[in-house]
Formats: sequence, structure tokens, C-alpha cells
Amino acid sequence: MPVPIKKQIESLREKLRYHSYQYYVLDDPDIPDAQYDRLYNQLVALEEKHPQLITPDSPTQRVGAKPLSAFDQIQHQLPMLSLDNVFDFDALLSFYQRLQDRLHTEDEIELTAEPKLDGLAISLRYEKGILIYAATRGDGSTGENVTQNVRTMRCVPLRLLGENYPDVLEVRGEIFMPKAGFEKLNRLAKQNDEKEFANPRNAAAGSLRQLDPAITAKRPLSLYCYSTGVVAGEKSAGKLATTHYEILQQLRGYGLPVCNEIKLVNSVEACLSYYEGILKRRDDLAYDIDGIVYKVNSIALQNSLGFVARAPRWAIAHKFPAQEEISKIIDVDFQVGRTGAITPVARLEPVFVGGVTVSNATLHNMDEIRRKDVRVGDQVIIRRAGDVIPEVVRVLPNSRTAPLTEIQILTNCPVCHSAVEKIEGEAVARCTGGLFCPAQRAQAIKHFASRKAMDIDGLGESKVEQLVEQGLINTAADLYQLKVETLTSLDRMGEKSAKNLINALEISKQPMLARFIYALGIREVGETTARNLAKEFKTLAAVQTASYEQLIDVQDVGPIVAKHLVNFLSQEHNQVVIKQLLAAGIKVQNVELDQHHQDNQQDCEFTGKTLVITGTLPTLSREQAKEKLLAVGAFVTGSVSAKTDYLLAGDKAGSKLAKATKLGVSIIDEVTMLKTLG
Ligand code: JCF
Repeated sequence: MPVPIKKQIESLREKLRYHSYQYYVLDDPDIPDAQYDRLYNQLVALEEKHPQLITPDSPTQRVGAKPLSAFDQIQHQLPMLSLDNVFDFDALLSFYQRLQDRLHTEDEIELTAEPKLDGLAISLRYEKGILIYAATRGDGSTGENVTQNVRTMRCVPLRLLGENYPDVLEVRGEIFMPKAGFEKLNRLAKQNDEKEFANPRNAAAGSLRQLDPAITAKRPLSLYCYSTGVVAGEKSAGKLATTHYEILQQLRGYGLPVCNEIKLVNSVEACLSYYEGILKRRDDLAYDIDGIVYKVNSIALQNSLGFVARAPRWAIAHKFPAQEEISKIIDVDFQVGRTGAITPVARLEPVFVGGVTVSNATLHNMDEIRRKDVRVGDQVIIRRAGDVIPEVVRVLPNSRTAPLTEIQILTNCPVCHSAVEKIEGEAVARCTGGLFCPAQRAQAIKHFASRKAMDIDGLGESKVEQLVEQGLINTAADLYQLKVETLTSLDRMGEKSAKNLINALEISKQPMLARFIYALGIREVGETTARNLAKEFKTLAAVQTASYEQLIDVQDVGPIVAKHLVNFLSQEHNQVVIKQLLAAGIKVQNVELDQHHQDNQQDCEFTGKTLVITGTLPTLSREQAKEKLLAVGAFVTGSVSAKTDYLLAGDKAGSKLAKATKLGVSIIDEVTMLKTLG
């Protein structure tokens, strides 16, 4: 006998509720999203055919209502409580002692501890398991009816699970927007030139107070329940437990989301260690919190403690240091980073925020300054979250009483006075004096000496740091003036290593053109681009004098890279350094010479093939082997795949060898390679 339609529909709804519960409440989805969607679509199809069977608690009926013109008021039958705050351990200790005094005990009192969410309080009323309304806290006695918006939240059950719940159950909780969802929402707003939300809390509030539920439905809102309001008509089966902790577990069992960080704590010291533990993880949590809530666990004790005004005597919020505070901008400076990135920095009236005193905050870049319209003299919100650099979030509205001048765009590097470039579409401005700028010196020289660049053996990053710090070199060209006596003054540099380094510098004096171009450290000019430039222009002089039009004709070089090249090469400071390098005896190997080699080896078996190199080769370094292969037109990549033609394996070849063997890639050694190359 076929299953009656009504039964089919009910069974689908039950499945969908169950899977939503797994996903939203237990955080443990048990079917793929696509499978959920299929079930959902089956239900939609059946309900379309049989509209008389649609009920308001069907999972398909979350976004049904039309936009409102205003929210109705809802009177809370039991007031929605707020919490008293403490800001330090002493005040927390006083709270705990007051509990002991009032309860006439010197024993420890069992408390619950939970993160205090930074969102909006909500009251959900269920009758016979069906969501009847959702109301905001408002003033605690009267809130707004936001039912049609809350219904769109997939984590809010429209019908409770099971049958074992009180007839009337009011649940109180906090609606919030997880950080990831907030960031995504703001990214979209920025893209569409719409106003961004200042923080997840404002975004949650704005989303919940939409008159059109279709908009709320698209906002990533979440809920954690933290207590109950009216509980009535309970049969013995639907009775709530006698401790706060167990009640929350019951709520979870009804299908309501409850934060899984909630713990039982048995002393004021345990409170503190919970507090410290969560504070440490604050930035890693998926949602913003502003402290910890402790509550007396026993409902009987809660009742005997009662409350004052709107705040219970049996609970307290232990607040974290604020992550946002107000300060005033005294000045704006520009800092040059080690890669030439120029960052505007606001000098502030010192302010205590995020647990430390802050007197500088980043303004990120010029675009952000314009977007936020930040000016010297403004009152601004400073944010310091965790270990992140403090930033200026926004100007305090209406705080500007006198007209203030706009912050000027920077045209020259504050450190070396080279021109500042800003590529269309990029946010950061950069100093173009890469080879010369003191702020970029160490970085530029490290890159110059690195393996894929000039490959100067024995000149690692720490040696470069020392040489630069002690003022022994200012540019890469100065490397070639170094003497053994100077080098031995460095840490951990004996006579032998000093001599070796001088020798390595000598050896590096005949770089291939591609290597030399790469070594200059021009933005976005990597190995491949450098090689293409060398192939195209053949001599350094030709590269140096190439026009923008000639440059964008080169393979792999687009308008941005071409612009970086022109900007770099036209800086007089950079030209001077290149001249000094040549004067120091560097002889760049032009491409004609390479070409000659290539012509002799044209028919090589590796031409056009893809190779991976792994392990220690007997005579060549991996870099040298790569260069030889590239010279015959082979491709050398970093990881083995089905597209790999050969694996060149040396000693101690590990996972790459295993993978190549598995994929049936031909494996060769250095001898074979050299023989094949001739
Ligand atoms: O997470 C919260 N913001 C939060 C607020 C948690 C709680 O357990 C609360 C609350 C407000 C009042 N409990 C009460 C009684």
C-alpha cells in the first residue's frame, strides 16, 4: 500500500529537523549539504502539490511573511534580566563572598561559567513545542516582536524535538553574528559600495531589525540559549531539572543551540582560571565575546538569592578589557616597511585598550584614510584585538567641531625620498628605491644574495642583518668591497669563513642575465618573469632602457609588472647601485652566450618535458641542475603529479620518490641527466 501523502510529508519534515539539529546544535552534520537539499526539495514539491497540508512549523516556512512597516510590542511575562559587571579579581571575590554571606555558608558554591556573547538578548516562546513568538529584550519588560525574522534563522527550531518538553517554554538567549559571517558580509558591502557594519554586534542588531525577513534570511545569524523564562503546564515528563547546567543540557535535547564552552566551577579560583583560559582563546573563538558569565548552579539557591532591580543576585558578568576605546589623533606619520610598503600610522593620545596602553595605530593605507575620512585632530575609535596591531576603526560621528585638513598623499619615500608608486587597483603604496632605501636595505640585500638570485654561499640572512646594522654595507654593491678583516669582526665569522665568503662573492660575479634581473628584487618580477625578460632583451642595457610598451609585449609581463619595472629602473638611486655593481666587476652573462649552448642541445630528450628534482645530487646543487634543464627548454616544477615526465632523484629522496614510483614516472639520476644533456 502506498504511504499516504500526509505521512510522507511528515516524515520528510522530521528528517529535515533532525539533520538541522545535527548541523546547527550539535555541530556534527551527518549528511552532505546536497543530500539535505534533496530532501528539502522533495518536501517543497509535495507541499506545492498539496498546499492544504502546509503547516507554519514546516522547515519550508521560514521565510514566508511579507515585509512589516513596524514591529509590534511584546510584553514579557517574566522580565528579561540583565547582569551586573565586575572588572577585576577583587570585585569577583566580593561577589563570591556576598553569595556565601547571603547563603550563610563558608563552603564552596557550585557555579557555571560560560563566555558572555556580544550580541542581542532574545526571548523565544514555545507552546506545545511550536515557536509562537520571538521578542527582543527591549527595556526588559517590553520588547519588539521579531518573530518573522527569527524564524528565518536555521539554527532556531520552529518545532522542538521529541515530546518531552513543558507545554509553555520560554527560552532566553543571545543572537549574534559569527566573526567569519560578519567579515564576509562586510566584504560584500564594500564590493557593492554599501555601508559596512562597525562590528558583529551592530551587524546582528541591524539584521534582526530588518522589516523585510527576506533580508534577515540572508544574514549569518546564530543563537545560543542561556536560560529560561516562563515555564508552565509541565507534566512530570516535561519538568525541568534542578540545576542551571542540567537545564541547559535539556534545552539542547529539545533541539535548541547551547554554547558548548559552558563548564561547572567550584571555587573563585576556578572561575579565574576559566576566565584566563577563555581570554587566551578569545581571538580563536568563532564569535565575539566580552567577558565570562558565572551563575549559581542550583536553581533552589538562585531562588533564595533572588534579584535586585533587573539583575539577579546569583549571576555576574566578569568583563574582559575592552577591545575598542576612543582616542584623539595627534598626528599622522608614514612608515616604510622592509618591502617598501608605506603605511600611514596615527599618533594618538595614549589610551588603554585591549589590556595595554596604545599610542600608535595603523591607518592601513591611503584608501582607508579617504574611506574613513580620518583627519588629524579627530576623535576616533581604536581597536586592539589580541596580538593584532592596533587600528583606527572609524571617526566618532559628530566629533569634529572645527574644519580639519585632509591628510596629504605621500609622493616621496620619507626615508630615502625615492618616488612612491601606487599601482591602480592595489591598496598599498610603495617606495620604489628598492636597492637603495635604508628601510629596505636588509631585505633587498638578503634577496640579492639568496640562492635563486646571486647564490652567494655563506651570506645568510643573519650575516646580512649584521652587516647592515653595523653600517658595513648600504647596498648590494658594497658587498663586493668587503675585506676579510672587516668580515672577521662579525659574530661567528672566523678567518676561514670570511675567506670563503670573499671567494663566494668572487664566484657570483658572472651571473646569467636572468639571475641578475631576478636578484634586483623588482616587485612581482620572479624567476620566470626574469627569465622571459632575459630571453627577450638579451642584454642588461636593453632591459634597462626598455619602454613600457616593449615590456608588456614580453610573455608573462602584464601592465602591473611593466609598471613596476619602469618605476624601479627609472629611479636614479637604483641606477647608481646597478652601475656600482658593474663597476665592482660583475659581468652579466648576456643571452647570446646561452643561446649558443641551447643551439647545440636542441634535440635534447628533456626539451618540453616536465621534471621534478628531489634529494641530494652527487655533484650539482638542485639549483644548478634546474638551470641546466631550463637551458634546454625543460619545465622544472616542485611537486610530482601525473603530469611529471621525469623525477631526477638524488640521495635521501623521500616522499616525492615514493609518489613518482606509484605514478609510474621515469626516475633518473644525475649521471643519466648529464649524459642526456651531453
Ligand atoms: O552571553 C550573554 N550575553 C549572556 C547574557 C549570558 C547569560 O547567561 C545571561 C545574559 C543575560 C542575563 N544570563 C542572564 C540572566
